[in-house]
Amino acid sequence: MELREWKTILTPYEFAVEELKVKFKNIRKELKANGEYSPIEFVTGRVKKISSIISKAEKLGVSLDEVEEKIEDIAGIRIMCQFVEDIYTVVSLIKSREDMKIVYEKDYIKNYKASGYRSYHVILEYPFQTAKGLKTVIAEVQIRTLAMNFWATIEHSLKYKYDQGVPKDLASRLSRAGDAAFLLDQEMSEIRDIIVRAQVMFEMKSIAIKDI
Ligand code: 0O2
Repeated sequence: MELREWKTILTPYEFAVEELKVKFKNIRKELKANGEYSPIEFVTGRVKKISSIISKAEKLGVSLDEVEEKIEDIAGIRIMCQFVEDIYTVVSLIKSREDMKIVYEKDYIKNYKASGYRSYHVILEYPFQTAKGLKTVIAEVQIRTLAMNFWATIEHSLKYKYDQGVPKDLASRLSRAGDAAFLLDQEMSEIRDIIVRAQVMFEMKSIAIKDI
């Protein structure tokens, strides 16, 4: 496939990622403006690189005509939360929206991967307007805590370093580090109420100072 054809395919995904990022960031802005706690800490997004799409297609045995249908994370959104409980609140928020539809969900927190990977994945159908009319794209939303994100970012970079596979002893250390990160999440959950109250109070104070 030529670069021009890839551009035609991927441009709507770029727009969808931009729109979805704005929408999730706005949930945070709105809640904060109301002096409420936001389950969303920050949001990132990306369109999968052409080289990554091609290697995933090869791995899945999918032809290039089928990538849009079969590769569900061409559009990828990541939502970071402070606490594990917030992840499930974000999932409920997504379920209640009328501008996106959940196709299916994967709970890699309850069913964490052998690598130590933890996150909640939601596969969405996102309809949006383009110059050529309504287009629906599939997007993958990964929802995770800050600790899960720390772990996944580091582990992902190591996977690039060891293209033949992470050595066994390092893989088991990483898996243990994943357990330790989850223990941190559980400890933080124990004191969540106190932290949330303190943060809301701090937010209210800074709004009041700005108004003076
Ligand atoms: P990227 O964009 O480089 O992150 P598979 O990938 O075969 O395990 P599947 O069905 O494609 O399975 O999707 P899955 O496992 O639900 O989610 C795929 C994405 O989740 C990955 O994208 C990663 O972003 C993330 N992920 C899944 N497992 C791990 C893991 O063990 N470690 C880390 N760091 N991330 C993981 P890609 O395709 O790797 O691409």
